[in-house]
Amino acid sequence: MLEPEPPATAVSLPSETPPPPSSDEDFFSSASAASTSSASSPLTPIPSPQPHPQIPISWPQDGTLTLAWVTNLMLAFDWGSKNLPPAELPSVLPVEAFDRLVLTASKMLHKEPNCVRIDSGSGLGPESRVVVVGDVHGQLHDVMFLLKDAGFPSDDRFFVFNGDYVDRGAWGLETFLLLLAWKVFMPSRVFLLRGNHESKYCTSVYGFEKEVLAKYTDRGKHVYRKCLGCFEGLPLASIIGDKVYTAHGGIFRSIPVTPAKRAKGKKNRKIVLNPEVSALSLGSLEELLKARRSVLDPPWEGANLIPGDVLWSDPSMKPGLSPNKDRGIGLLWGPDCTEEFLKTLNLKLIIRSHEGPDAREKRPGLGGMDVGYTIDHVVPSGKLITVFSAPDYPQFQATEDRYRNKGAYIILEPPNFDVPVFRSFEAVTPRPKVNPYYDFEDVIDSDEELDLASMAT
Ligand SMILES: [Mn+2]
Repeated sequence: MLEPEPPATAVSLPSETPPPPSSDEDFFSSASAASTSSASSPLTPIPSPQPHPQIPISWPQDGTLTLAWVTNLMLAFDWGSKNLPPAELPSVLPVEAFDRLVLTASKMLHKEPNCVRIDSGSGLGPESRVVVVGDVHGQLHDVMFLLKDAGFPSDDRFFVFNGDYVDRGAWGLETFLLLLAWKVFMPSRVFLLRGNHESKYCTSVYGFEKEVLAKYTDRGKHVYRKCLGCFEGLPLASIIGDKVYTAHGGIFRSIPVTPAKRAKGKKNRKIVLNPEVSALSLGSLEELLKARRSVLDPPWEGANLIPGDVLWSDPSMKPGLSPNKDRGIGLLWGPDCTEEFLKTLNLKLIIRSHEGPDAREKRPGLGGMDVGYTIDHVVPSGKLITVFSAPDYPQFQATEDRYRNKGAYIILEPPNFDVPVFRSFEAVTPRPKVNPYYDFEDVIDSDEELDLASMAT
C-alpha cells in the first residue's frame, strides 16, 4: 500500500529539487532549526563530513556502553531508515546485539520502583534540567530531532519519557531501542515510563508487532517477545523534584483491601469497570508503589487496576472520578481530583500524555493538540498539563485528514523544577517513504477503545 502523502521523500524527489542531505547530515547538521520553525532545511545541505555508521553493530566486549556507541546506534538507525529496506535491519543491529541491549535494559527497568523519584538524592541539582517527553509513536526522526534540540542526556540533563514509544509510526523498534540504549548508557539520567501502547494488545493492533516481524523476519517472533518482556518492566510514573508527577495517562484509584469477587462467568466477558462507582476515590502513593506492573496487558477488571488507570486515564472538565467508558479502561478525572491529588502529595504539576490531536478532536471542553501541549486544569495547588511529542501525527493518514500538529516537550528548570517551559517543534521533513504496518483506514481512529473481543482471546 502506498502512503498517500505528497511531501518529497528521500527516495523520490521532484527533478528540480536538490538532493536531500545524506542521512547523517540530516540528523547531525541540518535538523537543528529553531524549535518553533521548520524542523529541517533540506534545500541547503551543510556539507560537513559526518562519519558513516559502523555496522553491523556489536555489543561492547566489556558490556559497557559509551557515548560513541550510542551515537553510532542513532546514526546507524537513521542511515538504515533511509538506505535499507526494513528487512535489512538485522544487518545494522544483528539479533545478538539486540538481545544484549534488551536484556541489559530489562534488568535495569525491572529493578526500578513503579514510581521513580528524581530528586537531590538521585543527582538533581542547581545546574540540572529535566526534559519531559510525551508520546513519540515510532517517529524516529522526530525523536532524534527532539534529543538534539533539547540537548542529549548528560549529567545535568535528565529525561523522563512518558511512554508510547511504539505503534502507528514506522520506526517503533528503532525508536524504542534507541531510548533503551540511552537508558543503559545513563541509567540515572534517562527514565522510560510505560505507555498504554507498551502492551501486547496495542502492539498487535497498531503496527508494532507487524513492524518487528517485517524487520527481523525469521527471528521476528523472538524479537517481539523480548520487547514485550521489556515493556512489562517499564515503571509507571515519576516524581520530579518532589513537585511534579508524570505518567502516561494520569492518576489512579484507591483499591479496596478486599475487592469483591465478581465476574465468575468466564464466557460472558463484559466489562465490570466498578459497580461501586460512588465508591471511587483517589489512590495513594503507597498503593501505586505496591501495584503489580509486570503484566502484558494492564487488566480493566479485578484487583490490579492501578496500572490500567495510570496508563489509560484521561482528564475531564467534569468534576469527580468516573470510569473511562470511551476507552473501556482507566478513569476520567475532574479538576477537583487534580486539586486533591496535588494537595495530598504536596505537588505543583501533573504532566501526562496519551492524547494526540485525533483524540482531542473528540473531547469538547479540552484544548486541541496543535502545539503539542495543553494546560487542562488550573487549580489552587497547581496545574495539569498534557504533552504530546509526535508532530504531524499520525504519520500515516490520508492527506486531507492530517492534523499537522506540532509536537512539544517540557523543560523543568532549577531551583524548584515546578515551572514548565514548553518547546514546540515541527516534524522533520522529508522523512523516508515507507509503508505502514497497520491498516490506518480500517483501524479505529484513535486508541481510545479497548477491543474486548480481541483481548478475550
Ligand atoms: Mn497513549
